[in-house]
Amino acid sequence: MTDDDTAPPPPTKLTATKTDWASSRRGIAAAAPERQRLPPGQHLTSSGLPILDLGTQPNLVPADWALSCGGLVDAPLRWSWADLLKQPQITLTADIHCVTSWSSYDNTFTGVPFRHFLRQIHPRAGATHAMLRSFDGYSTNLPLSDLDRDDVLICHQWNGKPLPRENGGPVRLLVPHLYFWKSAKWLRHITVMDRDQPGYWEARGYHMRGDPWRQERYGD
Ligand SMILES: Nc1nc2c(c(=O)[nH]1)N[C@H]1C(S)=C(S)[C@@H](COP(=O)(O)O)O[C@H]1N2
Ligand SMILES: [Mo]
Repeated sequence: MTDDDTAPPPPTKLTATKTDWASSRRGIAAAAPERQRLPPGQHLTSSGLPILDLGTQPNLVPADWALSCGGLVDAPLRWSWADLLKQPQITLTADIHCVTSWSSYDNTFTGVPFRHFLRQIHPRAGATHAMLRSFDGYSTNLPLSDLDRDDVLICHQWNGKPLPRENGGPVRLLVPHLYFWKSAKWLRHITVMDRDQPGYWEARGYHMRGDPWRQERYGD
């Protein structure tokens, strides 16, 4: 088995419902006239981070976890848990916005800035996008420009504690400026590409980029 051939599991009730929402474009609201803290069409949840997944939650102890990277890079790498902890770490607080319409304020995350990771792998000329793949068969695509930001983390702590298994522990991505489906849990492999390609939700009617302020919920 190679690092990028994990097929997603069959549909569940939740994934089938969310696929239907994309077809009916559920939850598109009128754009707010000026920027507020809550993006248009969102409501504040009081329950921390509601758990969303494909119906399976990989059970990985840190010793089983590793992140590999390939594709259009000059320096493919593989980080074990110990390697990850040796990298520079930052802690930040962010608001989270899920396309199913909940938002959650003031979540604190600790991890390695993605910018640092990008500097290690040396993307080649012409590299524009990345595909993130997870231990549950999930995938999601992002432009490199959305990853090359100070607030994007390869993250292993939430609110000062080890990231719980159900939230993607031991290690997930955090991309707080886009809808939360871009923040791949149980992160496993990153492929750098010279074009955009849809991941799991993007192939099921969701937007290729997912900016909550522009309500980029669904594809065309
Ligand atoms: N590996 C993986 N990552 C994933 C998902 C998933 O099903 N598998 N779901 C995404 C979606 S739709 C959301 S809203 C968030 C949910 O993260 P949480 O369960 O920590 O709230 O994870 C995202 N990352
Ligand atoms: Mo989501």
